[in-house]
Amino acid sequence: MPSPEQWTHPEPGEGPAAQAAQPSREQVIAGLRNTDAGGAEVTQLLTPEGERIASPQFDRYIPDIDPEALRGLYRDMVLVRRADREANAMQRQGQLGIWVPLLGQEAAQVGSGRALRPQDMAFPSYREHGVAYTRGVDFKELLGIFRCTDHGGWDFKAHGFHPYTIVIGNQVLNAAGYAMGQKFEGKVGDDEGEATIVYFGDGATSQGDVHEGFVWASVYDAPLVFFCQNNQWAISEPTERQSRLPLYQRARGYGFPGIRVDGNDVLACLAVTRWALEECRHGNGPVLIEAFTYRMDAHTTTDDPTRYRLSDELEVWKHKDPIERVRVHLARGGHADQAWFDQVQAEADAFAADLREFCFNMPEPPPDRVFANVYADPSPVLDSQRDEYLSYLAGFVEAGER
Ligand SMILES: Cc1ncc(C[n+]2csc(CCOP(=O)(O)OP(=O)(O)O)c2C)c(N)n1
Ligand SMILES: [Mg+2]
Repeated sequence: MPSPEQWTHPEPGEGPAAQAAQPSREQVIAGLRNTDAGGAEVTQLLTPEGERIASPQFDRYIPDIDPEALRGLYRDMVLVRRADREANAMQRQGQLGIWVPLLGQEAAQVGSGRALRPQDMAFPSYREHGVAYTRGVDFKELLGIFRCTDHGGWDFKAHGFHPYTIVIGNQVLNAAGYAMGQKFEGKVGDDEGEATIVYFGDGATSQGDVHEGFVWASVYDAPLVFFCQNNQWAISEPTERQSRLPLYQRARGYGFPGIRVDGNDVLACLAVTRWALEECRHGNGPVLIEAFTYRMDAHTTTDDPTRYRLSDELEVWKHKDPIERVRVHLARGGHADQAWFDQVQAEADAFAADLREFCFNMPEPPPDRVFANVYADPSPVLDSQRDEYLSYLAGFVEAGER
């Protein structure tokens, strides 16, 4: 792994983010924040116009990405976006309590998720539906969380994908501990080693938990990839309010490499994450990746972004759409024709229709479900509370009230 000194780190005040720090209120309102470019430091392999850029450093991590594999990544992103839009619509129809859209972040999630190997572990926050998909978690499992019928019932060990965490930044500590365990148990050190990846947002970098996770992972050389999706906003707070310098540069202060990747470029996200995971599985972790991307929809369905940002910012980012650049690249290269694109869209529509059907008919969990899976072993105290609760509910039936 290159030493931190080998990474270029502009002095404070020189980097694009530093120059853009603290826009005036008028600039924010006018939508003039400099969010549209990741700056010179950004690693990009596929431009928004669909042009492939050769990278001596990272191309060697994606030798297998031939046109067929690229079509696979395109299909992943189209399916995930379609499912995300369907879930958003179902919340509007009262079928889900809330939805957390990932629109715009498909490349960051599919690229990094597809970089993982079966033995790796991923710790998501709450927006990582695309990563869940790449880990083989059924999208239907996610809907239960947002319909409030469960807390995420998938087998996280089997999928290498932990439950969602709503508490901002907390999963970073969990992941640091998990990765330290991988290190202590001798599961790192060669090609077959294990690694962990943890997802968090730009706003989360202001949380103490993230700082502590950086410190622990660093001093224990934990095999942990910190994957920060900088989608420019923490609800209504712009990234400039979280940091005086580009987020990836923070890694230097903790003693490990940090890199900024174009988060709307699925190839770059795949290559850079593979590189970072390889470093980790060989015992050279941790690594921080800042995926420079954009949240194209609201924070959640409870949020109204028109209150704090203007549409011109979104319009700029539409030109950098993560799916469109792959479509253009495939089409121009003659690697996919319109019939193929139509077929993927039809597949995505069927995927969404299936989700919809499932969601509308999702069984309500029985009332004692809340007591299940709390502890690994049976708990007499919890069992008695469950029995008490069930007899309390039965009382209503006896009294003819239910
Ligand atoms: C500890 C904690 N504080 C506050 C919140 C409320 N909250 C939910 S999301 C959010 C913003 C997070 O922004 P960011 O880390 O950039 O992630 P994004 O939602 O943009 O993916 C906040 C403050 C919370 N869930 N947990
Ligand atoms: Mg954010």
